[in-house]
Amino acid sequence: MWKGLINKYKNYLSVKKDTNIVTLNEGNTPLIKADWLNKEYGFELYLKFEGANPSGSFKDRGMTLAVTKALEENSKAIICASTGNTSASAAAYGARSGLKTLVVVPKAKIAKGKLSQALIYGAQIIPIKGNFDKALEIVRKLTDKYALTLVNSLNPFRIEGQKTAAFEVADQLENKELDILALPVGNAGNITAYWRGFKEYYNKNITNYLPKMFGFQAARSAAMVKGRTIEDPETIATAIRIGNPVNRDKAQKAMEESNGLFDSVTDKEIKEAHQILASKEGVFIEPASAAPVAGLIKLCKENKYSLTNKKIVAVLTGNGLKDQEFVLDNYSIPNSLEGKFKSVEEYINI
Ligand code: AN7
Repeated sequence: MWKGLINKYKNYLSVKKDTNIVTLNEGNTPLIKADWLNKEYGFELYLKFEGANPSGSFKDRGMTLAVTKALEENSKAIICASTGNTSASAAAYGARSGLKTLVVVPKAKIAKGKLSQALIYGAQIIPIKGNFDKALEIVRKLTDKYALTLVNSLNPFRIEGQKTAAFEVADQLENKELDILALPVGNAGNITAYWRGFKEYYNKNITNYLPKMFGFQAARSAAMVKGRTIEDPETIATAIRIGNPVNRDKAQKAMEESNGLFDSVTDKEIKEAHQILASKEGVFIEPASAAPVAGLIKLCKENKYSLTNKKIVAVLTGNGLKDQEFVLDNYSIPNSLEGKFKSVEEYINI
């Protein structure tokens, strides 16, 4: 039986034998071959569907370890700033552990699904007028002053937990050599975590390859691409609406060491990839998670980087059900018919 990623990868994580593990049996998410995209673009792409985690995003990987450690260290409360998914995950693991959970979120720019999660898991929600970067600044000051455990990716256990995603990808690919790992970049924790995981497997001779790390950002929130803080980040992909990535140095190193790249994609490109993934591959993700696929398509179209026959994994970080407004605002549902056989028969016009 799958008992969560700490149990599975405990030899790679510093957890004591008698530690009480806070888990929702996260991890073990599907790796899905992207048949339609592969035919269209000539690469060999696999989709790591992190939306299948218990709270619907990859954040659960870091949260199981961060909350386990918070409990071990006798913390009384956890706190985070969030564009949505971290707050949902913190609230879930907070609920399970019995720790009080506080989440500071940008009121106007958080998907309703994520807010609903924080609400029903019972976190104290602190909405602010301002963006994620502002929220994180406030939360960091609070954790300096009060005995609260920060569970943003500045907490080292977050990255440690998230590195298990690289182990899983390598395990699922069995003996296939991965060329490229593509993922969306916001606060730049996940790219840092994947690189660490791949390096650990390589150094322990479990794998004999190191993939290039390709990080994709939304064009108007592309701090890593531009090499500077973005004061007023914008994008429809609210999860990665971040202008001042706290893990920028580690992420830059991951990109350089792996011989990878950072690139940006427009909201239009994100929207197109989001639709392709759902309508051609059957994989429904939130907009931010479409960024890496949008990026790969862009590289193919620009013809600047050959991806032909390359083995690629795109990390689809969050579930589509979290951001239903995005779909309902952009696509229309047909008007209702009379609830009669004849009306429906005429309408479908077989
Ligand atoms: C779906 O929840 O930062 O580069 O506060 O929710 O590791 O920050 C979310 C980030 C990508 C970016 N995809 O990952 C938060 C938050 C989704 C996300 C990212 C996020 P990082």
